[in-house]
Amino acid sequence: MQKLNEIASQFALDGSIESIKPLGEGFINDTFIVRTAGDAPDYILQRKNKNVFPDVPGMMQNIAKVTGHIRRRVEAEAGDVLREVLTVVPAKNGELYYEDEDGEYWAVSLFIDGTIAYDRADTPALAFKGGEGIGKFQAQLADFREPLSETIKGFHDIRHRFSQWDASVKADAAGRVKDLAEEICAVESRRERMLGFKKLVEEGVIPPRVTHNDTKISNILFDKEGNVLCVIDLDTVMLSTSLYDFGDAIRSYANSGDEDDRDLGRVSLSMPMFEAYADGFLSQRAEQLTQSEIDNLAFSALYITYEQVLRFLMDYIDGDKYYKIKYPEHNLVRTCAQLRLLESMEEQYPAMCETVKRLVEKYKTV
Ligand code: GN1
Ligand code: MG
Repeated sequence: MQKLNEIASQFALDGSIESIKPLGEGFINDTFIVRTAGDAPDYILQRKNKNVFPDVPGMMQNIAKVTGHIRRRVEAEAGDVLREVLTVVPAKNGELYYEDEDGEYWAVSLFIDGTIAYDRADTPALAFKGGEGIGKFQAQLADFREPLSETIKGFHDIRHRFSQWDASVKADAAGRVKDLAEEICAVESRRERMLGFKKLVEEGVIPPRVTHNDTKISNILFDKEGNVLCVIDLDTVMLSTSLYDFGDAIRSYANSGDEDDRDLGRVSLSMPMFEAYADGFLSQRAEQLTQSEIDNLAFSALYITYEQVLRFLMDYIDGDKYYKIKYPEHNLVRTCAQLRLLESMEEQYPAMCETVKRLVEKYKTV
């Protein structure tokens, strides 16, 4: 606590610190809420995971540029700049982060109060709002032209993931490969199909866009009316594709079970939730997306869910080096739950494509 206090005081905070407590369930960073006395704002303090993010200064530059851009848009529309976009609070030395004596990186942003964050979406109405929010976020960044650094190399690049995967399976660092024949086969049997999608990105058929890249529902703040107020966790904002944000959101909003459900009977793709999210997203994006993006929108959910199967299983094979885990086989449980979700998407893929087509027609004729 004393140490956290010292770290927080390195930042340009208003008001005196009253308490610092852990917040949320992030798999990567350590997050704390800093409460201050009186009317002064509260803050979010994060220790950025430097094993995951090799260039924290570059990442913080990205976040500052992107939030600056959105802030100008919100201002132009007379919105509330303190609530509708994340505000990065610099350190007293002028940097966007503070590096402590152990070489750990810390960053602070303004805490936005009176908001709701969800771990799961329970109603189609909430999924619609989430889709609308991410669609709007992408629209706000559509004219963003500044260079951004690649915070995690090849983040949604399945070709890059396969090179990591091949090395992990070969190294078998935790001696677990012998028990994973079925799961490894599930990854291998879909390799070519996934590379086929990636090729469309590599050839520019699916265009590059500045996107969030981690759009699971818990990374979105809703207001009390259920509208998306602000998109948070901007660590992975990069030049990427619009489809990855859509696919990752479907992976989380439209799963009828939990990401790490032990009861696979609960896990499936909910078509009403898929439709509602797609409806909200396309209400903001249908006019701007290219035909190739629309044609591949439904598949992006399969692609990102597959990537997540691979990433969880790879971390299990590596001996749990990347994601925080709560029990020893957590990454394997996550793998199986995401694989079940992927299978359910595969079964319903024709219906997903039909739904996208119908919704696009609705918004293009309006
Ligand atoms: C991680 O940091 P968090 O918990 O929002 C991960 C995402 C995964 C997600 C799985 C930088 O997100 O890519 O999809 O876990 N973030 C990073 O829930 O690897
Ligand atoms: Mg994240």
